[in-house]
Amino acid sequence: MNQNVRRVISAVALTSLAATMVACQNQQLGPAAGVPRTNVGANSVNNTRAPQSANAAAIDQAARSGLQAVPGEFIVKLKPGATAQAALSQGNVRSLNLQAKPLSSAQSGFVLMKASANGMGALRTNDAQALQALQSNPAVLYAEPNYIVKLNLPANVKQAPVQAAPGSFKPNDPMYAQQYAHQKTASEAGWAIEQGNKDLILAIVDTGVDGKHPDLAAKLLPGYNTVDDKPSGQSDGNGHGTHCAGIASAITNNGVGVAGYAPNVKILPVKVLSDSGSGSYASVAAGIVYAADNGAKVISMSLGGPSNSKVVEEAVKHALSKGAILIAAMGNDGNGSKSYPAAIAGVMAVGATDSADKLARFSQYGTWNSVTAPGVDILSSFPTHASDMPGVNYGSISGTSMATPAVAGLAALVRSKFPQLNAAQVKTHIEATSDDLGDPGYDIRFGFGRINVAKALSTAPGAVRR
Ligand SMILES: [Ca+2]
Ligand SMILES: [Ca+2]
Repeated sequence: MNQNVRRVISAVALTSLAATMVACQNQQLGPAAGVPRTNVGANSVNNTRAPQSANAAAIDQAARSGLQAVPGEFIVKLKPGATAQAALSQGNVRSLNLQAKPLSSAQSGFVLMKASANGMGALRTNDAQALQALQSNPAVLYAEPNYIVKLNLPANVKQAPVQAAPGSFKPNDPMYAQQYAHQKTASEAGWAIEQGNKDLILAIVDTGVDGKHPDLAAKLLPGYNTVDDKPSGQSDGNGHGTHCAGIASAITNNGVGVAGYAPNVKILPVKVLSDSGSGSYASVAAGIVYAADNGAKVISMSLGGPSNSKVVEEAVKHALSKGAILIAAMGNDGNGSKSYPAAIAGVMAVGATDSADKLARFSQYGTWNSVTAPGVDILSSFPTHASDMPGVNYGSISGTSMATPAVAGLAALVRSKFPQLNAAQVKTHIEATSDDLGDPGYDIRFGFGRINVAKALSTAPGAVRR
C-alpha cells in the first residue's frame, strides 16, 4: 500500500472523516457451504462481463491492492459561491494538475478532483500533501479522499424448512417453497392486503441489476451507472445487485423462479459498484442522489464501511429531503462496530436473522440498529449469465445485504398501503410492528425485532408504539 495514502487515511480517521465501504454480503449454499468466497477479482469461467471502463479498472486495481481510497482522487465541497476553477487556480493546488467535474447536478458544490494523466505520477506519492493543500484552499469547505467501497463475505449458516401459513396469498413461483424468509415474516398474510403500488419506485443501489432476468426485466427502470457516469443500471457482472433486487421485488406469482417482498413496485437499478464489487464514495453519493432525484421513495443500500463521510452524509440528507426512506445493511463483521451509511442519522439500519430467528453470527449490532430480517441462505435471482455469484439465474447467499432489501420491500408495501406516512413514520411503523426477539423490548442485536409483513400491513399506523 502506498504509504502516503495510508497516512491520509489514518490522519483523517482522527477527524472521523475516513472510511472504506464494504458491501454487506454473502457466501454460497450447497456443497461448498462454510467456505467463504473471495469474489473480488475471482472471475468465473465464461463470464460475459464487458470490458471495464478506465474509471472502474482504476477503482478495482486500488481495491485489489488493499488501498482504502482511489489514488489521486478527492471529493471536495466548495464554499458557497466558489467555483472549481477558483479552487484549482489557488496556490499549492495549482501545481497538482487536478481536473474537476461535478459529482452530480443535484449536489451543488461537490466536485470530484482527479489527477490528470500527466500529473498522476507525481500525485500518487503525494496524496497526503494534495489533500492538505485542498483542505487549506480558501475556496474549499472540506475535502476527503475518494474512499473505496467493496463487497464483503461472511461465512455460511444452515437453513431449515418452515411451514407456510394457511389462508392467505400464496404465490405460484416454483422456488417459493424454498424461500423460508416469507414464512418467518408472514408475507402471505401481508400480500393478501397489499402487493405494492405499481408507480412506487424502489432503488437498488448496488452492482447493477441484470436487465434480461425473467423475474425482473419487465419491472426495471433504465437506471444509471455512477461508476462510469453513464446510463444504465441494467447490467450486473457481479450478481450482488440482481440478488438484492429479487429479494425486494422479484416479479411474483408469474410461475417463474422466486417471489419478492414487494411484488408490484418498480425497481430503479443504480450501479455504484463495479462488476468486481468495488466502488468509491463518489459513486455511492452520486447514486443516492440519482435515486432520490429520479423518484425513488425507497432506497436499498446493501453496502457499508467502517467510517463516515461528509459527502455520503450530505447525499443521505438530500434523499431524505426528497421524501425517500433509506435502508442500509448493519454490516457483516459480527461485532458492535459502526458501518456507514447504516449508522448515519435518518438511515434505517438492518441486521440479519436466520430461519430459526437467531441473529446471524456475522450481523453487526449497536444502538443504531432498527430492525432485523432474514439474511441467512436467502434464495433469490442471480444474473442469467455467469457472474461472481455461485450459480446462474437463481441461488442462495447470506449477509446483512440480503436482510436489507427485505426491509426495503416491506417499506415499499407500507408506503403503498399507507401513502400518508412520511419516511420517518414508515420506519417507526415497521419497527413498531416487528416481532420482538432476544432480550425483551428494544435491544442492540435485533433492534425492535424481526420484521412482520402481515402486522405492518394490518396495523393502523400509530396503533402500536414501542
Ligand atoms: Ca417469480
Ligand atoms: Ca428484543
